[in-house]
Amino acid sequence: MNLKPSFYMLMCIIVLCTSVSCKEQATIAEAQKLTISEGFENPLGFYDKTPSFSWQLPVSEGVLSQSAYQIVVASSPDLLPDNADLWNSKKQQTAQSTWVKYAGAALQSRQKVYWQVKYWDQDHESSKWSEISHFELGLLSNSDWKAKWIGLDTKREKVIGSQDNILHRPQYLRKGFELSNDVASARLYITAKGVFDVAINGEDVSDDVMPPGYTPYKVRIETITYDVTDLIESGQNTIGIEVAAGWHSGRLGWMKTYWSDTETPKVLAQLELIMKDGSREMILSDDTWKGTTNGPIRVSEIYDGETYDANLEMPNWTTNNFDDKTWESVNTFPLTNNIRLEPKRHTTVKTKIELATQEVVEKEGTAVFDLQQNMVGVPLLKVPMKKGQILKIRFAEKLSPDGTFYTENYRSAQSTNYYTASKDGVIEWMPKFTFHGFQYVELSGYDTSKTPSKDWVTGLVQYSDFEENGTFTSSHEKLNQLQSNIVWGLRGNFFDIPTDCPQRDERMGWTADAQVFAPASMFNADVYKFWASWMQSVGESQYDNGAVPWVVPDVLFNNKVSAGWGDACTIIPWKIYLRTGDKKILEENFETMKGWVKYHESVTKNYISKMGFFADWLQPLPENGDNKGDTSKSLIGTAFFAHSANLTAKTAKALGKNEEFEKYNSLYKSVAKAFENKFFKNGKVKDVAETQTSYLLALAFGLLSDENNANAKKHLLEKIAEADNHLRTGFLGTPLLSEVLDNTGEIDLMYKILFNETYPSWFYSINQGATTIWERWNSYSKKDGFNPQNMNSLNHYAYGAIGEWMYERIAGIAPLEAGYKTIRIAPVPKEPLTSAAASLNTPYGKVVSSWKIKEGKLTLDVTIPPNTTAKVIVPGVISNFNENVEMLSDKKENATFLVQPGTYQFTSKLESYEN
Ligand code: RAM
Repeated sequence: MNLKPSFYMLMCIIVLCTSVSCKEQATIAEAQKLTISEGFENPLGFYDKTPSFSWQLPVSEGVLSQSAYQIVVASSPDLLPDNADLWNSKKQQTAQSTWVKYAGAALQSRQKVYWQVKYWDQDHESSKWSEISHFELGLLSNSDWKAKWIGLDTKREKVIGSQDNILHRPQYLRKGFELSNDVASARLYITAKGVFDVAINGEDVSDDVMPPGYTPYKVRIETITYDVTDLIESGQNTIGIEVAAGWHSGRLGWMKTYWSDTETPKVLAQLELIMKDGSREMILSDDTWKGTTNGPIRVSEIYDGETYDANLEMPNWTTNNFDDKTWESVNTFPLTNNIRLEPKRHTTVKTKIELATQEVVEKEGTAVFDLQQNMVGVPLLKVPMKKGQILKIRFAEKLSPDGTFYTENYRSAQSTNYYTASKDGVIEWMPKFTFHGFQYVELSGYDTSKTPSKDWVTGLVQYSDFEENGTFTSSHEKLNQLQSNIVWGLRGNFFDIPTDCPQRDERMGWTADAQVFAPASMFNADVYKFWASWMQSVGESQYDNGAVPWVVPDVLFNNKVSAGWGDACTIIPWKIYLRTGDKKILEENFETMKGWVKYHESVTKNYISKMGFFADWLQPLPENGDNKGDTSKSLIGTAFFAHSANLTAKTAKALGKNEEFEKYNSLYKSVAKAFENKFFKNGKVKDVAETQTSYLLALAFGLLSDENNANAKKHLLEKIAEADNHLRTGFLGTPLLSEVLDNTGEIDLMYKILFNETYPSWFYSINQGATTIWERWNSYSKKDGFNPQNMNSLNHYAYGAIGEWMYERIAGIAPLEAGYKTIRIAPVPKEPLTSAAASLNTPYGKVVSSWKIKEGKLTLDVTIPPNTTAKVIVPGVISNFNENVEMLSDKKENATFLVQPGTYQFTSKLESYEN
């Protein structure tokens, strides 16, 4: 009898559960990869008080897309999810899972913020709450700083460098302090006018390389936040900071300019402590600090290298057990408001990879270590020495054919380190405030009774601390080497800023190099924050008249511009937007874009540009013998004017600014028309040199009337045929080649050009032994040796721009919509390849496209992440496909499929491969 009601009750619960509450009771896996703003995971010292939130849906059966989300944000993890005191987004019915803007209570400097998210899938099933992520803001404004800049007068010693330049001896600054209470948490906020390394109680605070990095120092200096809670002891403590000139106070560029030749390197440090009893203390950089320049690093210069004397080591100087009575009191300098102090908005440089020596050759007391990979960073040395010996450490990217060091291409950069031994034995050392571009390390001055061995030298590869984000491989060894060279170009030239080259007396943020390589870099690495940060520097470096300088940060101070260079300010934000779907990059750069377009306009007459300058830089085989190539400067300037106006129009449209869209779009059309009238007749270049690049610019930027495009293409093909199907393009034309040939149906020709082995081509340098991308198509040849010009970097990423096409078309992964919400998988298999594969971490998760061909049968494997859809275009005649996909086309040839998240295989017959 008693059974009846309870059975009834149980049934009720089951019915209720399936109809209402169980739906809300999470049954599906939680969101993953929670990040904020440009992809930060749980950052400390964060810069953005209005961040955006992104997450990924799990790859799990049944989860296809998001129908709604809810974000909760709180000042303590204990308040989540139910008592979110900062923001509760409430349930939002939308598929948006990236870049959701924070809209809660105002956040402040130092604030700790915790957040989590849940989503509802396509069936309105709710996920579990994600794990809790967090971030902590840095010091957001100058008024947060109570500390003073401190430093010694390093000009007093009048140390002169290799180029008659002012050298500042590195400073060692220290302070002891006593705490009356135990510490609960401690943050060190720190920066330098120069570069620094900091230790507390004898322990390194971080493994950052040359922080805070390189920004337009007259406008903005980045600050770093470290959690040093574990380093602080009760009672007596010591903090010690080394500061060297770095970019801030060293000579820069071949013009030997300085950010300031009057200002000496300085440090700003604010240690904020919260004690266990809740009280607060601050240790500030101020006049109570002591300093010396008599430490072991005698000099350190970015280009010239570092000199270290172990006799001057000061054991324990960053601990309590050190007497600084012979040290001087530091000078103090107040903070000024004209230079903004802002938390670093991308990651610091770190040692990311260690390369072992592959070969050692010794000759008469000199040993040469070959890493067999051109790289950037410093060597870690473990070398036997005798007391008093001076180890000389030289670098080279390549050896001359006679085995000697090729250093002409370093130009005035001495790139040499010295180490003086204070006792007999094996020293262990690496330079701290300099970096080099090298494959070979030469040592002399070591203990010659010992035979040099490979473990004496390890290459520490240093670059901004981002992760690699994509992979590309194929059946072709040289194409794989090209991919490797592109990635090494990226590792070598993302040293806090995007550099043209990492080894000679430049290493500067050349704007064209950046704009041509940025898209390829976005495939290979997670560099959104890196680029967003540099774009801020671009905006800050723009002149009042809208001009964007040659290099950013603009240390040339020469008021000069170049078409195709300044256009980095329109091209990079737009390309980033396409890859990420984040409109913030457009919002942040819109004013800069407008200013630049205005500047373009100011140097035109009837829309025809007089801007000029580097033109199609380093075009091979120029008829005029000039580095600037044969293409008309006015044609180039006008083309980029139109292109930048067009990208500004597109940006306006994406931002919903319709009036501005109309304005810039009609400007684009007017410039295009003027361009065509001036430089073209029936699709053929007139009055100026007819070059591959002139046609590429016209076709890539959409500058000709529809009826003339076909003719222009015909003339382009003629120019390419005249060059025996080789490229004749420099920095500006090269990235457009693949785009134009692809869009005009000339993929066979693009393959031909890409797989060329003879000069000028990508494989030519590979055939000459390149392990990175070179500045020139013929920087070196086995037959003729080095290019005689000393502007001859062997690590210049610009021509690595082809990487974008390799991913998008050889492997076939491209966004159909900004941010890969819809994806196009459209590989173009061609001889000589029999397979190619790429994977890419998009904002929604990992996309894979991998194809191989055997006996005329193509197999294409595809992975599509949750919350996206893809159009897959399968080359050849489709023979087999997964039943879950929807065939959109009615023909079997090059059939298009609509594909939901998941992993699929397609097979087809490819006639071109049958023989
Ligand atoms: C060279 C740089 C750079 C290029 C400029 C015009 O010195 O290395 O690659 O953009 O010149």
